[in-house]
Amino acid sequence: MKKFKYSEITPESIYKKRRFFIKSMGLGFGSLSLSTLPFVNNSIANTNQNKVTSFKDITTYNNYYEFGTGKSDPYIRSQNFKTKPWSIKIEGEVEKPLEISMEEILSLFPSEERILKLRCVEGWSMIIPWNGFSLNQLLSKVSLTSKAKFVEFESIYDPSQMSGQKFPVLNWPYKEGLRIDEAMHSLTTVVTGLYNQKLPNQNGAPLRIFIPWKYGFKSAKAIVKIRLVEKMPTSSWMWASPKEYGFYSNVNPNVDHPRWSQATERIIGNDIFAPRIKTEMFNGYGDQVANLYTGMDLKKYY
Ligand SMILES: Nc1nc2c(c(=O)[nH]1)N[C@H]1C(S)=C(S)[C@@H](COP(=O)(O)O)O[C@H]1N2
Ligand SMILES: [Mo]
Repeated sequence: MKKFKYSEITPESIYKKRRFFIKSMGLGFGSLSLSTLPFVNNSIANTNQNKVTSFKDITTYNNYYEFGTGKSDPYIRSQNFKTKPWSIKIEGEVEKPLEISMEEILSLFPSEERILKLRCVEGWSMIIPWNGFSLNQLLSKVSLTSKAKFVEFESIYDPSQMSGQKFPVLNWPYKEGLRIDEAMHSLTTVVTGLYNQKLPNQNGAPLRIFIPWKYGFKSAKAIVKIRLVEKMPTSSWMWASPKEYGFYSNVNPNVDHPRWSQATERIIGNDIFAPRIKTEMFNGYGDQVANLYTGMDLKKYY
């Protein structure tokens, strides 16, 4: 299969429409060819990775340290996690601070299917049929002040329900952040479900963020607060190990983690003999996001 960019083969108008079309197709997943799908990293269609990751793999192989550090801990330990009632506060550098319930969010912002690739900093990846909407839709409700330069996401803190929070593995609550232009990019997704079902607890129910061109840890789960701030926030991972985890954390095969290479990745769900695939700059979403970083030294701002 020839490698191409969607932006090269489709007129701009069709391209824009296609980006959000998948829901109406009503397809079953598991065997879809990615070559026809928007959002998805095209290079993957050229490799042995031509399938959306199975529901089972997406929901049983997780990172969610609030429930433990093992890959199956979140699936095993999160099933009784209470996601109702739930509301999210949006505060800080905004004209109209907001507390909004999950019900309101679901009725105000219809979710669509967005098939996006997750690349974990540990060197594995999945292709996940998320349901969600762009974060910029939610942020349009609060009127940002001119000082709103960054966004900070805060996950829930509740050690009575999350046994992992009884240990100082990270400085709870889990915090992540984006620069405001990254947060406003339409690929930055508020996730409310996957496989057209409500979001499983282990994947961050009832609501998490997903940023496909950044390493998975940027995509915080079970968010209770979104704070607009003037200064670059310190994320939990920066705080834990600043040399290993920078603020930007864009997927970049040319900038290795201090303890391992980031040049290739393992596709979850493939058999153990399947070769690793090459990791792509910005996880394959460079067409859409590279312009956010024009002139920036991405080795320095890792
Ligand atoms: N609150 C919280 N969010 C989190 C994490 C976490 O430990 N706690 N792990 C991150 C990491 S390292 C990854 S790779 C993704 C995994 O998302 P998934 O389990 O839905 O695939 O969630 C991210 N979000
Ligand atoms: Mo990760």
